[in-house]
Amino acid sequence: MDLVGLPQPMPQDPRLYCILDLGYVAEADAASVTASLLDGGADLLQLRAKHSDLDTVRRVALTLLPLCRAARVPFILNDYPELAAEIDADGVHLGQDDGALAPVRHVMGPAKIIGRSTHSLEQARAALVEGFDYIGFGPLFTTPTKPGRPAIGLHDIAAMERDVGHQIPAFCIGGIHRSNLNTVLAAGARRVVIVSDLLLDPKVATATRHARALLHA
Ligand code: 3NM
Repeated sequence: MDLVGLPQPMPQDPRLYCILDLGYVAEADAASVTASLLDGGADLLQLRAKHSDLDTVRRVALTLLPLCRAARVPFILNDYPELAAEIDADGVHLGQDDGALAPVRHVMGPAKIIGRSTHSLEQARAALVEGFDYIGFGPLFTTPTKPGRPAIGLHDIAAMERDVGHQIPAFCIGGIHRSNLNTVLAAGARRVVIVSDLLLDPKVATATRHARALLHA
């Protein structure tokens, strides 16, 4: 059976979560850069557009969704649960200030992937209890992609993996580069989100492939 075009569930063992962030990529390049992230081996793909109007988010999302479907990679929208449901995105990502899970689950339906940003061990445990499908955990390091957030460092990663990451996928995030990835892995991380290090590389697919190889080494 041809599964291309069908909604995608969370992969079995996702390691690399990539974000197409319109803060780094012009709308005109969104499709080609996304194709490179997928070609390089992204396990999940999020569209993040913190400074775009809703029409732009919808337009870009509708461009990226078929690329992700063809690659059988879940397409996750940052914020905008109603829009995510409208376009049949595979999931939505919520920050700490984006409210409770239950109403978003209601809007999205039971099969969709709903993730939460967490910034402490306590928040990570709470997201698991609430029923989120995955978490982000960070920022490990300060990062220009999310300015103004203090780094949480590496010391809680092992406890977070023990308490949360063995039950739902937990992606460390924030200032992770290929150059510090081995340090992050040595601290106990198994899954990561990498944004600017991949998007700012002139060869996005090659950079993504390199990150993926480090994660699977
Ligand atoms: N969320 P980069 S850190 C989108 O800690 C985002 O919740 C974070 O980008 C969090 O890989 C972050 O360029 C930015 O540092 C990640």
